[in-house]
Amino acid sequence: MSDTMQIIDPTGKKVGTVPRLKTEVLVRMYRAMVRTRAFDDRCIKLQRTGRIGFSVPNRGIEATSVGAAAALDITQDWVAPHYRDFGIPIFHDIEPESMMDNMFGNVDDGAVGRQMPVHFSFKDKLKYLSISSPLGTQIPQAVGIAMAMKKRGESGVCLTTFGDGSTNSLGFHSGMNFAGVFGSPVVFLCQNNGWAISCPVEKQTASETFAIKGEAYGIPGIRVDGNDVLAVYRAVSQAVKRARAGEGPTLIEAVTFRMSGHSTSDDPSKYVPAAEFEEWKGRCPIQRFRTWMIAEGKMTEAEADQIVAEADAEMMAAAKISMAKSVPSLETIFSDVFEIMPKHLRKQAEFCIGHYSSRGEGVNDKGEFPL
Ligand SMILES: Cc1ncc(C[n+]2csc(CCOP(=O)(O)OP(=O)(O)O)c2C)c(N)n1
Ligand SMILES: [Mg+2]
Repeated sequence: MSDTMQIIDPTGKKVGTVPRLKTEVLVRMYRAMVRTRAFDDRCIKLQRTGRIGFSVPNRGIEATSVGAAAALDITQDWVAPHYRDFGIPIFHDIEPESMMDNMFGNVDDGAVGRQMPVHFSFKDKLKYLSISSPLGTQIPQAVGIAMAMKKRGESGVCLTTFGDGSTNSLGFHSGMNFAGVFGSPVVFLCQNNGWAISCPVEKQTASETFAIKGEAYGIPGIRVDGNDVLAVYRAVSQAVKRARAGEGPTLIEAVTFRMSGHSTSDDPSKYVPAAEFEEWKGRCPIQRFRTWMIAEGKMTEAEADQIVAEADAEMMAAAKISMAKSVPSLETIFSDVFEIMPKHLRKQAEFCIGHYSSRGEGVNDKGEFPL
């Protein structure tokens, strides 16, 4: 990956200039990656044991999400994310319980159970758009948010994340074009994880890289090792700085790998060559950062181990609390749309609730998801 920005290589050796960050921030980045993996692992266990319907594995992607998250000023910056980015809310101290509430679709879920698991919304806690399933829709939304901030004379920027496959969506092209023409303060972060479900990168684009796609829109494109948290941090920080200074958007391609299935409904062993998987095993983003941190005296082996143990316990506890909460009442289907419910909707709500109650089916608490 010679044209790819890298600071720590897969063995944990420094190969580039390390960004000036306090040890406490570096430890926070390490902890966030470990907590992201622990959250992910816990969700997969919950799905495999039938407690939740669905999850989206994040294993292998932790450095891309956490490095990007660490480059933001969340007092003013917005995030328009895709679904494989657990590390962004986790780095910014969204309580795992709040994320688990979405996984269970319970009464405290930000979307009151209306969204699929992994489609978080945090409302007032973070300037973070609720995740959409249709690919690429968050990209023009991010450009719109960025333009609104620019027009208001605010200095915030908007980070939007999406996968390699999503660069084929209309949202990517219209968002990139608009941002290029109007100089929107937006950072486009393409998470190139090698696959769009079972379609490998080579079969979905003839482009040499994803970063190069910026050229057609007059947007600089940067390629970064997505398993190197410091390199991602540096690339996104530079892009944020440019956007804040009124110099316009940047497209960043973070080269990483999905070390699991597309979702819990998928079996990657059916299509990902075993050798490719083995090769990426040696590039674990958490292991490499840990090795470097310990070698640099930023943390000890014992401290690193303790962070792992604490993260596992934290996610198990969060799951236990969220699992015990009740499911949203049927009435919530009709709420949140109008401030004062119109007569016709009230009538429908009464009919619906009466109908299901008479059958003893006030709620569906099976948590099943068909995909
Ligand atoms: C508009 C649209 N088309 C198809 C799908 C079905 N779909 C869901 S995820 C996915 C693959 C996306 O790949 P990529 O953008 O690389 O993201 P990744 O899942 O690899 O993180 C597809 C085709 C969808 N959700 N939306
Ligand atoms: Mg992909």
